[in-house]
Amino acid sequence: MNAFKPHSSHWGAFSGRYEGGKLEILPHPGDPDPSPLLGNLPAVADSPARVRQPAVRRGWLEGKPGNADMRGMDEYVEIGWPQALDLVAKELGRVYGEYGAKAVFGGSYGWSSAGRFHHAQSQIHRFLNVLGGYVRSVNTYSSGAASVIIPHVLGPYDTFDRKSVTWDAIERSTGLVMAFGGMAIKNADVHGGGISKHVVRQKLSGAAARGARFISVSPLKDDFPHGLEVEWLPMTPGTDVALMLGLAHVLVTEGLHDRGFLDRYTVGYDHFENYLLGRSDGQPKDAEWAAKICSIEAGTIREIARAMARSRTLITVSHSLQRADYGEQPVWMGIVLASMLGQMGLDGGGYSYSLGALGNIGKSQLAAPLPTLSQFRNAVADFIPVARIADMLLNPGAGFHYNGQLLHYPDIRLVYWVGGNPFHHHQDLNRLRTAFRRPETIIVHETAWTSTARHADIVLPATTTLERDDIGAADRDDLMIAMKKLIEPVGEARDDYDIFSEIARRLGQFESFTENRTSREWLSYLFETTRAALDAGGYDAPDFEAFWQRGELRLPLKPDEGGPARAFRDDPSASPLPTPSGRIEIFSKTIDDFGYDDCAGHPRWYPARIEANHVYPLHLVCNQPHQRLHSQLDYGAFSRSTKISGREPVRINPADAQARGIADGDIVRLFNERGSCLAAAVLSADVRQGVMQLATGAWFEPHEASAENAMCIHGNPNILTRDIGTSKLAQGCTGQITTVEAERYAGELPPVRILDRMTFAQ
Ligand SMILES: Nc1nc2c(c(=O)[nH]1)N[C@H]1C(S)=C(S)[C@@H](COP(=O)(O)OP(=O)(O)OC[C@H]3O[C@@H](n4cnc5c(=O)[nH]c(N)nc54)[C@H](O)[C@@H]3O)O[C@H]1N2
Ligand SMILES: Nc1nc2c(c(=O)[nH]1)N[C@H]1C(S)=C(S)[C@@H](COP(=O)(O)OP(=O)(O)OC[C@H]3O[C@@H](n4cnc5c(=O)[nH]c(N)nc54)[C@H](O)[C@@H]3O)O[C@H]1N2
Ligand SMILES: [Mo]
Repeated sequence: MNAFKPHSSHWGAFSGRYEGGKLEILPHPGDPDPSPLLGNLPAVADSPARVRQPAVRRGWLEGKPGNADMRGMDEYVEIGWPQALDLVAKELGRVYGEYGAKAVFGGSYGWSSAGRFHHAQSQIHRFLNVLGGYVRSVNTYSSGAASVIIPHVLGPYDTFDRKSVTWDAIERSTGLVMAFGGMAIKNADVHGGGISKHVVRQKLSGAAARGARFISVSPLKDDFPHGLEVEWLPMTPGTDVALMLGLAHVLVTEGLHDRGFLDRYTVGYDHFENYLLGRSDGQPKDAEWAAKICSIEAGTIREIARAMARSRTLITVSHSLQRADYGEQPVWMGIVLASMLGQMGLDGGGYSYSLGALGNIGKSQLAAPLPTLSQFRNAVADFIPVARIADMLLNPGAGFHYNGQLLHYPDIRLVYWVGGNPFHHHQDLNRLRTAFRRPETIIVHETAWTSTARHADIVLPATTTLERDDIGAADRDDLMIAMKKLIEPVGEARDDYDIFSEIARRLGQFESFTENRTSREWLSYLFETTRAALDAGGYDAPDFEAFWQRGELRLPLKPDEGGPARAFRDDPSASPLPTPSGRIEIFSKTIDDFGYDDCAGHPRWYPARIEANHVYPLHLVCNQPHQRLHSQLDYGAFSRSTKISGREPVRINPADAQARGIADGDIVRLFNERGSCLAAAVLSADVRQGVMQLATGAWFEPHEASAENAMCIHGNPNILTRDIGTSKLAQGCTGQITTVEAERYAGELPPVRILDRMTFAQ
């Protein structure tokens, strides 16, 4: 009998055993609320979706003129490793030689897998930097708008906004949680790098037992942990800023705002108040005005504003709100609203950005650094905001605005993607398909035949974490895990590190890339950073071999002292914020000076560029899936168990379904001016009328790959979303919401094959 060995994933620590051709998974015994996503893992060992051998797209291999137009339609030829590595090395040599590093896009966005050394993004960035650099991407699909606006108004992203309020403080002190975008427990299942304890449900229950009140502002009722008493405000998607302004207006007109706090800790409030009260534009943003926009009654808005002023109130703003038109505004306006309440820095009060979106936010900080692989320096200065990938490929040389700068898109000849799935994460997939025909070469390392792999020229089979040893550790998680190899590599899969090492060897860079260390030597070398810090702090500090034997190591935590918000509150001159004024910027002169028409000097209401209309009357919420992490392991048992007739479920309000003759379980076609997809209807009153909800992550499978406007037969919402930046300030992704029409699909049902089959040219 094999023993169970420790391992870890973005959705939880666990142990695994491979026995009799089957992989068994047990959640970590210390996890009070393990994630059902663990159920997707066993399929990794034998799924037909795995990439088993290097493969090359036929048109590219044969160098046919115009072959790039065949991406996504062409056949693949399986080849051996030596030939594959030679091809990649030769092509990299050619492109770096002919065009230079500025022609290589290595942004390679994606979550890849847990594990500090084999982390795919670290590996590819290090590798490309050894070769001379690459065009990178900045920011994330998660928080494109927030990560640009927050530094202007509060200081570094992920500091004041996410490191001040803990779950312990909420359990202890919060009276009212006002959650814009809810706090969907499904999202707290995961945290990048790992999560050994899922605590959100438990902590919120603790606060509830003390009498805390929860209000969830969302088009979906179940955007809050099930079983807790929560008031649901089913608002029109995209209108949170109007609601926040309505609340702010009540505070001011009823004298409930904290003038003392505003004077001492913020700048520019008066400027904002002129707008709020309509002195500057003739339109007071009162509760009646807000009610018309967000469809929450004015009386409710007034009652909530008063309760906010009365209670120890925590305002949370989810990521989803800013993954939309003018996404900077709700993040900023949430900060202004919390400032008006004057509770920033009080225990369990104030503001927390995206609390609950990832399971470790709201936990205490680690008191020791984590092992980190050096990526070296990138010699190329050019970058794109991450969601501008299609714009870049389609418009080389064109100018674009970003955070006060006018930049230009580089001319990309080669795209190298490792650990991400743009055909999952990007919007308007028909446009992305066109953009992916532009480069001369696309190279991908993948564990599975995702749609991105099926649009590449060279596909190299990568191992999953289950096939290699690594160190599992994550921000704000106090357990470091010896992730031990559980199964042999599937097919001919190799570790990304080994693949890059062999290509580097062919380009004369083996030593620079590997520093002559084996993977195992790297693990013990990287572990040393943490060990030395633990030792210096007087903590338990085993050497690497002892850690590996034990299987896990408890890391020390810093005491919960209220974080940067408390320090600022206690003494704003000794602990000023790293903003131009040293205070919370309700008005930002910097942003005002940019002169943008889509992001002014203070937060304001902009009607969404996309509104439901008579042609596409339904809002489609394209949120994170509860049954997987993004597109990962869509072939796994848990993800599949939620499909209906092999399609992704789309939820629709019964009234909207009835008006269209749609019954529960029917296959429907969703469509708009950009594209269409099939999905399986689930009638649910948890979805506000006028709204449908289709999670991301079903692997894109076109009905006819050669069609100009392909229909996805599996249910990927990104065939419908818009590829438009949030604003000139941040250029973030706006994929959360789009508008569609839906109809019963009466045509013959094409079988979904992408999770089960990949055929090769003989
Ligand atoms: N419409 C819409 N679109 C969205 C969103 C939305 O809300 N709405 N959300 C956005 C957000 S927040 C995000 S973060 C993105 C997520 O987008 P991604 O991070 O790109 O999605 P993943 O499915 O996690 O892709 C990771 C890929 O890496 C592969 N992989 C895993 N481990 C390894 C490894 O060790 N080596 C290699 N070579 N490959 C590996 C997996 O097989 C998988 O294909 O999606 C964005 N897209
Ligand atoms: N299980 C699971 N968990 C995940 C992920 C996953 O793929 N699977 N992905 C992780 C990642 S990378 C990220 S970035 C986070 C994302 O965290 P979020 O972006 O917060 O997550 P979403 O589920 O996309 O959106 C949360 C909810 O916001 C609501 N919403 C949408 N539009 C609006 C609106 O205009 N106003 C209001 N008030 N509400 C709105 C939707 O009903 C939606 O369910 O989740 C993380 N957690
Ligand atoms: Mo994300």
